Amino acid sequence: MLEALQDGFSKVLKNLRGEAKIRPEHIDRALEEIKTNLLEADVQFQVVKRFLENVRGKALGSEVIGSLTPYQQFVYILQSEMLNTLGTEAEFSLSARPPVVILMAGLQGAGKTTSSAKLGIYLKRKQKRKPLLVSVDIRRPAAIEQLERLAADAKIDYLNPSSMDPLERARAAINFAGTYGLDTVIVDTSGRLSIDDELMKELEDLYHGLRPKQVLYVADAMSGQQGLQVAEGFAKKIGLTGAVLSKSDADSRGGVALSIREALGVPLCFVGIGEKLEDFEAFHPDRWVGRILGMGDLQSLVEKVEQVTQDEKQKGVDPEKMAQKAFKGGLNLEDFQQQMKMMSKLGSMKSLMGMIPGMGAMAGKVDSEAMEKRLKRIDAMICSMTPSEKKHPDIINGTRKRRITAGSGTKVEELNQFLKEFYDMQKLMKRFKGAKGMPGMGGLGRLFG
Ligand SMILES: Nc1nc2c(ncn2[C@@H]2O[C@H](COP(=O)(O)OP(=O)(O)OP(=O)(O)O)[C@@H](O)[C@H]2O)c(=O)[nH]1
Ligand SMILES: [Mg+2]
Repeated sequence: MLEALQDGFSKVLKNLRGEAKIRPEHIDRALEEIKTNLLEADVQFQVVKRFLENVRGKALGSEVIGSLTPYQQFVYILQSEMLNTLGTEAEFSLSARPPVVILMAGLQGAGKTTSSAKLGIYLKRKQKRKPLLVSVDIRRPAAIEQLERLAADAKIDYLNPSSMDPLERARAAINFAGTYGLDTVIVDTSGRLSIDDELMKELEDLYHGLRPKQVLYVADAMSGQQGLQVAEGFAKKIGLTGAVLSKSDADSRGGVALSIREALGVPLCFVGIGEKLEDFEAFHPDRWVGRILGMGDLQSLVEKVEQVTQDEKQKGVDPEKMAQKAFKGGLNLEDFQQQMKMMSKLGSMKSLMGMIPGMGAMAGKVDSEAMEKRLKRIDAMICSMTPSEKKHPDIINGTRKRRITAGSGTKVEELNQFLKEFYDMQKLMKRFKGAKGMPGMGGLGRLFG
């Protein structure tokens, strides 16, 4: 997401950078452009107004910070005001006597069920908690099975109590968690197209009956301001503690993220950044502001790489050793396939690119679906190879090519192209020998160059 804001701010800042001296009229012009940019990104009007007033006040004030140039100072003010708007990093606390209850609320289709499973994975991995998922959505016929399927994919414990009463189902899950030593119960609720009395009553009953430690409002990034207006009604009726922004990958405007705190009075805690269950992260306002102002978000990327590296090491694969092997040009197709698997665990191409400095604006333009499709076909080709072909790709002759492509439903030209790229990559990696690369990712980037 954020492409619109990134583009807008990069234009404003580029103009300012060119000025020898920054005068009040330059600031006014910049603020005018920022205003248009924010409104186009669907940020709430009150938020925009307050933001601009604060930036103007500080920018025209005579306060000089250390040795910053006027331009740097302006960027600094933008950054700190944006942080004020987003709020400081929210502590997502679950410290209470277990089992701790998290209630997921939101409109129909907002992403509650998906986010419940994603949150389960997050808590298990990052906070070493033992979550239990339960659905109290007895309205939509397939809702319970949907969560069950996601829980199985996510390898998170799941309970389907026999009762068909929402409150009773949740209570059964809490009892179960207590008995089996699971410390967190994530309750996925049903959604509606708009707030109606029945939905609110159901949520209020759950809220009072379960006394959840966290009540997360799942907001759909694509629903824009309209979605947030409805959410304000939620916030008034039940005590929300935080928000999850789903589908941020599908939204290029970013306005909802900047408006949540003002509209709901609660901080944004988590962001859904793709359809995969791993595409979910804690919200770090400072990193987001870095992305909007074009400084990239290396930190998130580094953390993701670390996570995957750790997972692979547990399985006996050492990504660093593999990278060293790659630099020697000794990577075979078996290693390559393993690298591809690791990459896909990092999340979608699009979400990865948004985190690389300077590539954020590009992420929206690259056809990441086509990339992922191609990787799948390459994977299929390698799967159709014999172990010795994988180890020594140079033995792959015409007859073997026909067998491999027939077996994987691909074309000989495709295989030729891939093998050529693979050899090019090997050569390149040899040349880069000694340069520090990202562990385990050595060379894959060549495929998309
Ligand atoms: N791209 C993308 N899609 C998402 C994300 N989160 C959820 N979705 C998709 O949004 C759709 C709706 O998600 P659900 O989790 O079923 O939404 P819900 O709020 O539980 O829906 P109801 O139970 O019907 O109210 C699904 O197709 C999800 O795959 C996200 O972060 N990114
Ligand atoms: Mg649901």
